Amino acid sequence: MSQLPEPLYQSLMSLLGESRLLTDPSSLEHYGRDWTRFAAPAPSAVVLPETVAEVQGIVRLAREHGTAIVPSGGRTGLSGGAMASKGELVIALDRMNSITEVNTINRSLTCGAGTITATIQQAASDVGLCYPVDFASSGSSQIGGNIATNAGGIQVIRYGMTRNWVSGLKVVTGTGELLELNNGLMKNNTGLDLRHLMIGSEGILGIIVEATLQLTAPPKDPQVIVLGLPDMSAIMSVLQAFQSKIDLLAYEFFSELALAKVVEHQGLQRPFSEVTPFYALLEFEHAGPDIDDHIMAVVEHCMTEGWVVDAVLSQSVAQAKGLWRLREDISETLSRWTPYKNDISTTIAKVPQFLSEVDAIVARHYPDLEVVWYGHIGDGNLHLNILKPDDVSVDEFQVRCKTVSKAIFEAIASLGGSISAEHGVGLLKKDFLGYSRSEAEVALMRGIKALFDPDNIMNPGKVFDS
Ligand code: 2HG
Ligand code: ZN
Repeated sequence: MSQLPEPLYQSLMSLLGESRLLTDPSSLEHYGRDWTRFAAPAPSAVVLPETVAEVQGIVRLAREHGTAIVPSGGRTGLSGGAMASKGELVIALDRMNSITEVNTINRSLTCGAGTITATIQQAASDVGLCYPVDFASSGSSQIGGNIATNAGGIQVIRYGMTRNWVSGLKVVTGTGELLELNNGLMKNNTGLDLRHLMIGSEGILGIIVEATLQLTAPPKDPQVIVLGLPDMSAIMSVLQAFQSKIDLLAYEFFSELALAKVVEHQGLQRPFSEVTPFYALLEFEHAGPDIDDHIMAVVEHCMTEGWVVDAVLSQSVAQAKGLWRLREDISETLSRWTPYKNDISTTIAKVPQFLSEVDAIVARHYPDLEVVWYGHIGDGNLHLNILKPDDVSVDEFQVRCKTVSKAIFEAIASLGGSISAEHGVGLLKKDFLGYSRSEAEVALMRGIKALFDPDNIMNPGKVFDS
């Protein structure tokens, strides 16, 4: 039986009908959580609107009854932004998933917020273009969630974050009002750009219902090289050596522990027989006949300097995909250990200092735990996952890791870095927001939320407490 106020339940039933107002336990569990596994899902109901007008109607009804809303996309988030554990009403955008326009003159695509990221990538590719924001969860994440979290991913060094690709947004605010922001324009200097306020807002200002995305030419025949590195300091030396010669599409790294777990649990081959403490994965375009010679010259230089121990260069699209799996399968592989996730960043120039400070803290506080290093280090973003030992409870593990997070976040704050580079704040990072944002900034954020959502029904308790 739904815990929604009865009049709200009846109104939603007449708006949507039985098949689009779900209250059965398995739907509540399914739609009530994201890939974060630290709180039990407990929404009061799930609604599946099919039109913008229905979303507006649902928001107005929820507001009338003072019922909190959690917007829900593909729920692949890792900070609990889409968790509904306090009897909220989940608005799942799954059915608003049509691509309404692919415009090759504008090089743009317009679609419902529930469209799967990979479907957008495919539609762009079908007309010879590319939507270049990509990550391991693109097969199930939805564009509305990508925009609400300003998703990053594996090619940020070349293409930037989701923000760079959004040229239009339709958003329903906490009052049920529909805002049409920027209309796909390339140029529009008419005051404050509310579109950019919505990007990365994690559902606390409104619900994204439609997006217009810019597309670009696809990269030419991307190739992948995986390098074995002897130590942490080699990671940035190798990046510099390559970037001085070619424009990279991606520069990722992972530790031997990450590789060992992925190889074992995904049944993959090691890139080469040599075992090294760290590995770098680089992607670049096959931009001309000399590129292989160029690459091999840089590899040789890195080997002479002692920064690279072994290397493998993809010879086919299939081999490039296989090498990418060594990096992209890490997060899913680690999920069985209920890892405590750090998603932290500094400017690229500060990464060497950042890595050595984090390394010292980790060695001091976690001598007995498995710590997995990986991330998009070419853009300054490290994913540090601490694995939970089987004999420690989730709660105890969380408390211990949070204490260590404070030490890590202090180091990050003193470097001017971020405590959440790409996964957002959600529930998991809100206690630490002050390490990255000033009190004045958070006060302004609260004020802005109150303007868009005067009754605090939009994803309350996420990002900050009201
Ligand atoms: C990745 O880069 C994702 O693989 C997930 O952002 C990172 O699970 C993580 O910590
Ligand atoms: Zn990532």
